[in-house]
Amino acid sequence: MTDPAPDRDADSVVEAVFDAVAETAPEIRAALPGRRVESGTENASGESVMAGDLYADELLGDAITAVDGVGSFVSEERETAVDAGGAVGEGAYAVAIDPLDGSSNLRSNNAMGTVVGVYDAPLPATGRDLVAAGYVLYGPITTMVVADEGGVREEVIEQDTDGSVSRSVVEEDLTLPDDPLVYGFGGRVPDWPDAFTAYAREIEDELKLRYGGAMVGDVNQVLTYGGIFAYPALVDAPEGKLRLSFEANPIAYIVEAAGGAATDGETDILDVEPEGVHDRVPLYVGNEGLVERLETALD
Ligand code: AHM
Ligand code: MG
Repeated sequence: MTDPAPDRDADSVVEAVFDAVAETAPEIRAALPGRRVESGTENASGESVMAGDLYADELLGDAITAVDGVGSFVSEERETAVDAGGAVGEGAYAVAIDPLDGSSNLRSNNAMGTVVGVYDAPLPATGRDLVAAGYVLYGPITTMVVADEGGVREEVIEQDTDGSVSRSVVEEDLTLPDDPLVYGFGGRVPDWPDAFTAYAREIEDELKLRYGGAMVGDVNQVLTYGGIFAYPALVDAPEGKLRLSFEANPIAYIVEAAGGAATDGETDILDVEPEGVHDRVPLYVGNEGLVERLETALD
């Protein structure tokens, strides 16, 4: 941990945070083969934690709290925030991460990722306090999508034989395609409220199903092909499954910056007021027209 420079501007802190995330990505990836088992512990949301979750959390925690200008670090896998030194909102930033989103995919060797939000306010805060957000996708290629004031870009992360890590931009000004192609909805159909089931029946006649069980992978398909991803409110779990601070807010920020929309069913995700840092929220995110229809269907 280092003392923050109070006059450090958002851009340079954001850049340093995503450098730190990119630097750790190859190390996380390389460590996964031996960490496909449960760790035997539960996280703050009461979910079983995989060995890979713990490893990614520790590595990212060390790298992010060492960034000059990060005042606080919060993770889906940690009960409380880590004080990294410096007053958040007064020159220092709070970083929230889901270290390994979709880690239940470790067993079946399917895609997963890391989600990152950089907030200019102490957490919990609304998504309006985000100054940048991004995610790493551990697919056949390790990519990182970053959104900030300047827009959304996709980068490829590569490690050279000497161990050095590079970030290369492969797409600038990423925007959602106008003609949506894919959808992916989480949860079991019998657990969906009737109004959402009716909406899903319409959507499945129009779009192709692409659901992989990792929000990052599924949202990346929506960003690439256009469409809608949801982890909806469930009859017995009206808040759904995903966490506002670590998952929904960063994803909403990215998709909105790419010209799309994100809602909890009524309210723009970025306006949802959190009570605690581990709060859950229903998430419906994708092309504006599809999200608007969803809001009407749930009304
Ligand atoms: P995680 O962060 O503990 O991996 O949980 C979040 C994941 C999301 O990536 C994904 O959309 C959802 O859980 C899938 O849940 P399910 O396995 O119930 O379909
Ligand atoms: Mg997650």
